[in-house]
Amino acid sequence: MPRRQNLFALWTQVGRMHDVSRALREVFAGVAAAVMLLAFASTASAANAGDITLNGTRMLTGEKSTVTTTKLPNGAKRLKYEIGPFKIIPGQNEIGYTPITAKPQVDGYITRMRPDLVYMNGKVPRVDVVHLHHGVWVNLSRQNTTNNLPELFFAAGEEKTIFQLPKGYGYHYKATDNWLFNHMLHNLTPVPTMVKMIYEIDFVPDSSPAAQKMKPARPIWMDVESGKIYPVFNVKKNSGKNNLFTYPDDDPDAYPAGTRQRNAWTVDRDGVLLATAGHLHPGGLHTDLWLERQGAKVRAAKCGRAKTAKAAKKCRLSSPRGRGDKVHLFRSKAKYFEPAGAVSWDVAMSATRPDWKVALKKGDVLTTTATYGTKRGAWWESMGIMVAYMAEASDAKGHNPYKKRVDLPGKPTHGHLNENRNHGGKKTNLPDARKLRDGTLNPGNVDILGFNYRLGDLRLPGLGGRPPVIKQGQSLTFVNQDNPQRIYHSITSCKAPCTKSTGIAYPIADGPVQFESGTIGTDPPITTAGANTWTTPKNLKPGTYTYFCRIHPFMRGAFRVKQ
Ligand SMILES: [Cu+2]
Repeated sequence: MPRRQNLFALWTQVGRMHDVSRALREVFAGVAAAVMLLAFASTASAANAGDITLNGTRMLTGEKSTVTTTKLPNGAKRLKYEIGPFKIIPGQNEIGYTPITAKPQVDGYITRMRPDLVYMNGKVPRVDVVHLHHGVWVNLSRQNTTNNLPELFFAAGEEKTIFQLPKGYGYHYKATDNWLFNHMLHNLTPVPTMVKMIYEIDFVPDSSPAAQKMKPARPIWMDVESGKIYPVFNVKKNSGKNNLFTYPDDDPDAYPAGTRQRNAWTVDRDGVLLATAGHLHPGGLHTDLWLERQGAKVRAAKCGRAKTAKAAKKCRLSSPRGRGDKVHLFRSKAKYFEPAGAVSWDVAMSATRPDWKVALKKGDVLTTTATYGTKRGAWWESMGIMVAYMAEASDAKGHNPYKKRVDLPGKPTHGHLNENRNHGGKKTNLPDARKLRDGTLNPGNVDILGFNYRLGDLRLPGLGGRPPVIKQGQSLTFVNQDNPQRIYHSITSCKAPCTKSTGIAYPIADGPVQFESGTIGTDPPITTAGANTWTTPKNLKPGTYTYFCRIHPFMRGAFRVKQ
C-alpha cells in the first residue's frame, strides 16, 4: 500500500528532524498521526481481518472474534468481545493499530468496561512473559475533547483497570462508529507467541426500556503528555523532592516555552464530572486531578468551634483541600500488591466512588499530574493519564468542590491478579561481574545480536562473558544488530551484581550511577531512540558497571572502566 509507505516515510522524517525545533517536530508528528488515523478510518469498516499496523507487516490479526452475552439484572447485557489474535514476535515492543470489528451491532450505552489479555487457549499470560504495555480504544468517528486526536474512550495497561460509570450514565455508542485498537504488546522472551485482547462491556441497547432513563457521558482524556502518540516521560532516580517526582511540576523542561501545557484542559461547557481513574507505570504512586476556577476560592476549614477533638477532625476531613482558586478533585492511588513495593505491575489503581460527582463550569481549567517514587530506581518511559467522564449540566447534579470536599479516597478497581505472581529476585548462577577477569581491552563497539550483548554478557561463557575494559575518558559504543528484525534493546544501569532472577519486580533501573540508552532501534522512531547505537558516557569513574535490557530483562551485561 503506497499510502502507508508515504505515511511511514513522513513518520520517519518526523523522528529524524533533530535540527528542527521540538515544537515544530511535534506539529509534524500531530499531522502525521491525524493523516494516519484518517487513513485507518476509511479502511476500518471494510476490514474483517484487520492486519493494519504501523509497519504494515508485523501484527497479523485473525478474522473471527467471538462474543458471549450475559444478562444483567438492570436490563444491561454483559458482552465479551475479542480483538486479534495478535502474533507477537520475540522481543516485540511496538505500537500497532487494529480496527475493532467485534463490537455491538446496535446503538446503546456502555456503562462498564473490563480488559484482559489471553493466549489462544484463554489462559492469561504471565506479565513477565507477555506484557500489555498499553491498549487504547479509539473512536475514529469522533474527536477527543481535550486534544486533536480521535476520541480515546478507554485504556488499559498491565494494571487492567476496570472502568465503571455511576448508575444511570453511559458512553453513548453508535453501531456505525469506527473503532480502532491502539496497542503496544510486549513479548519479553525470545519465543514468538499468539495472544488475543478481550474486552467486556456492560451494554444497554437504545431499544431497551432501561435506555430511556440513561444519560450520556463523554470521555475527558487527561494526560500529562496529552496529544502525543507515545505520551511518555522519564523519571530519574533520586529526582524530585524527597524522592518524590511529580510530572510536570518537577520537570522544568516538561513543556518548553511556546508549547502547550499538555496536562491542562479548559472546560468547554458546564457539566458534571462523573468518574475518573488513573494510569501509571511501575514506580508510579498516584495521579491527581485538580481544578482551577477564576475568582473561586477554596473554602477554608472553620473547625475552631467544634466541641470535641473528634468533631474537629470530622470537620477538617470534610473541608475541601487546595489553595486559592485551585482545588484538589481526586487522587487515583496505586495499590501495590507487589511484595517488593512500588516497583512492578502488581498493582491496582483506585477509581472514584459513585457519589463523587463534581460540577464544572465553562472556562474552568482541569489539570492532571503523575507522581513517582524515585528512591528505588529510575522509571524510563513512564505515563500519567487520567480518564474521566463528564455529563451535560442538564443531565446531572454535582458537588461544588470549592465548598464541599470531593477528593475522598477511591477504591481499587480489582484485587491481586494471578498473572502477577512471578516477582523474580531469586538467586541464580550468573557470575558477579565485579569479580570477573578483564575481557577485551578497548573494543570500540559492543554488538547486540540474538538477544546477547556480545561482550560482557553475564550469560555467555569465556571471553564473551567477561566485561570489556575501557580507560577512563574513553567510551564503548553499543550497536543493535537485531535492529533489522525490529528487535530493540536498551542498556540500562542496574545495581551490581544485577544477577538475580527475572520477574515483574527484578531487575529495575537502580544503578547507583545512572545511564540509559533509550530504546535503541531505528524504526519506528516514535517508540525508539531513532538511533541504532548508543555510546557510554565518557565521565564514568573507574569501576565495573552492570546493566540490563529494559525490553528483555533477562539480558544482563557489564563493562569495566580503568584508570
Ligand atoms: Cu533487549
